[in-house]
Amino acid sequence: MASPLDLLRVPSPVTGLTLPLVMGIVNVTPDSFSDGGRHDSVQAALEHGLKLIADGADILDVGGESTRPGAAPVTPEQEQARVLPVIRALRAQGVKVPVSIDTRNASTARAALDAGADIVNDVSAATHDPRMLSLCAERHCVLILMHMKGDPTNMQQEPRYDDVVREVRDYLLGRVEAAVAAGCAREALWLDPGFCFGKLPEHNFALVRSLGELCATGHPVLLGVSRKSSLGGLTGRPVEDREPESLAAGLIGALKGASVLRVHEAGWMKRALRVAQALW
Ligand code: PMM
Repeated sequence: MASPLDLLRVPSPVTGLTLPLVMGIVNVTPDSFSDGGRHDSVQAALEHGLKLIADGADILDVGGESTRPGAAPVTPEQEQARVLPVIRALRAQGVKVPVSIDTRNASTARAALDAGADIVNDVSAATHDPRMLSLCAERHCVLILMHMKGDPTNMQQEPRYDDVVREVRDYLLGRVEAAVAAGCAREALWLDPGFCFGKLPEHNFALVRSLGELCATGHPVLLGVSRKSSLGGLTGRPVEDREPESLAAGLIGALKGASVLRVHEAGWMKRALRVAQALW
């Protein structure tokens, strides 16, 4: 299996530029904001993951806990009961692409890595569970550190920043140092500004506009804008009808230097990237 780190360095055969990887979302939850309940059986989640790969996804991100604003937390046991059979089924089907586990719980991350996952995607930047950093250090896996103000139960209650770009970057660099101190390899740490996690639309847009400042840290940057409310607010479209908005925002993120785009419609994003890169 190709390592996620190696994949990041593959230049486009078309332009010679490094293509952003497309991470396809497999939410095994009854309540995620855009696709909750659609893939919450093992079979449905497996079929969805296989479709994302057929559409060109470079990575699959499997999650069992909704992080939409106000979402109720699930126990690690409930979360594992949702995600582990899906990761095992993907590997049993011969899926070779890297699989990431979207979790804040070290016990879920450990079990998912044992089941065949390669990457840990932690929306709390490994602050929720004190065991997360040592686990990722021990397992030598890629760890995605995402910025969030507060937690999903309170993050949209009047978020305030003096300089959102600087504050998010400095926070993530602080988390990098904590991870390195715990034994993680610096190059295995990917950063994510956390679009719509404790931010108003103006904060989200400033972070994408200035994504280059996060990329300048030298860490791969992941951006997750797909179907998010700040995009819907621009066009008045409901969550089930935000693909053009998601593609436009994803392309801007790519042109600003994102290394990974986390999306619901992998095939559409791949096609849009192919065109943008040929024409840029
Ligand atoms: N967004 C969601 C969930 N997990 N992980 C990262 N790293 N970045 C994100 O932006 C992100 C995430 C919420 O979206 P979903 O409910 O559609 O999965």
